[in-house]
Amino acid sequence: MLPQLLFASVLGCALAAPTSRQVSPLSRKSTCTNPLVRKAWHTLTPAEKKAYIDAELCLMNTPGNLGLRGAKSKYDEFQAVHVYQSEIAHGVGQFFPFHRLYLHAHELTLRSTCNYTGTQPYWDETLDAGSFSTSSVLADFGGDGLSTERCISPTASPFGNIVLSIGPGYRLSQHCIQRSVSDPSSLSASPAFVADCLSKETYLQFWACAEARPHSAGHGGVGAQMMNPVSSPGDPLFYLHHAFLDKIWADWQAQEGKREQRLKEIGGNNRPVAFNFTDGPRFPPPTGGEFPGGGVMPPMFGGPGFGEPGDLVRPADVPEPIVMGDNGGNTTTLNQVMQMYGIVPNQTIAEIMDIQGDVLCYEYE
Ligand SMILES: [Cu+2]
Repeated sequence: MLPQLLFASVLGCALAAPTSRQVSPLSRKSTCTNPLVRKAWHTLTPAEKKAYIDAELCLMNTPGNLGLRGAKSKYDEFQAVHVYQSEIAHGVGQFFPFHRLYLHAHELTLRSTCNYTGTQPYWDETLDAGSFSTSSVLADFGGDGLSTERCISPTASPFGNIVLSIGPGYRLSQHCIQRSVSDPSSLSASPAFVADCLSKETYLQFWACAEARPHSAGHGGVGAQMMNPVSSPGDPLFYLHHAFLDKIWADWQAQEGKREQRLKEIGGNNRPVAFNFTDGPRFPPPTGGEFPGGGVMPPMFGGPGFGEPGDLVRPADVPEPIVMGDNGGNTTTLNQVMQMYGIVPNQTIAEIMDIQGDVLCYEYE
């Protein structure tokens, strides 16, 4: 039996001052005239795939300089930011905005630090739902983990020799990239489940559906490292998975006749109400929502890459994450500030609602 942890809400802590700004995404003319085009991995040419993997390897081999806990490389710094923010980035209304900005930071850094001229690809998991084990995307990233340690192949994976310094969870340890692929867990990325989420009328309904279903599919389907809610960005597939989720949110926002409303629509609790590591984060049932089971993610489990239950308990040297810009309220608003610890400037949710605004400038193909 794993421990049940309640994350207390954090009010009035002096560690970080809120820097709330009032910005409406629709009140200005966007400066985005030439958006980057993000493509599905399976549609990339061999040269495009190689360029992305080479750029990620470059990030993994470039020393970090931000002083983030445990981070040796630029790649580790991304993982460190996720570790710092994991408590207030999942099972909360900023789940989609936080990961959108985080993905943008990753794409930007690949381009600025590693001379990458491509864009952040996504994994079209609707094509592989229920059969991750035979996915060509998984194969290109080194396939399933091997034997009991679940390390990916050192010879058959471009990332097989990478030694991570952060994880599992909050622990700092030197380890390989670990996977434990589960075809049944990947089923909830099916076209039917994604279409169901896209049919939701409100953000609260959409978010609960998409975080619990297609989101869980990618994490549970790849398993091990990817199953860890704190340290999952140690697996480079994390970025392709979350780009897939960001695309789903962008598709939902862009629906005909809804766009104007949905570029302003955010909400939900801004701190997790309860986090139960036995059966996953529980979101409050969305208002008027019909999400089956109240939005419960599939059971989590221990083991290689996932670590021990204690690895999910935030240690004293990781500061308690503060919700900034909410003026002490409990609800996620457009003024909430997403904290990036220097990988990119912090932004309010308002500023990244539109993927073709002043901060972001991309589209999905
Ligand atoms: Cu995350």
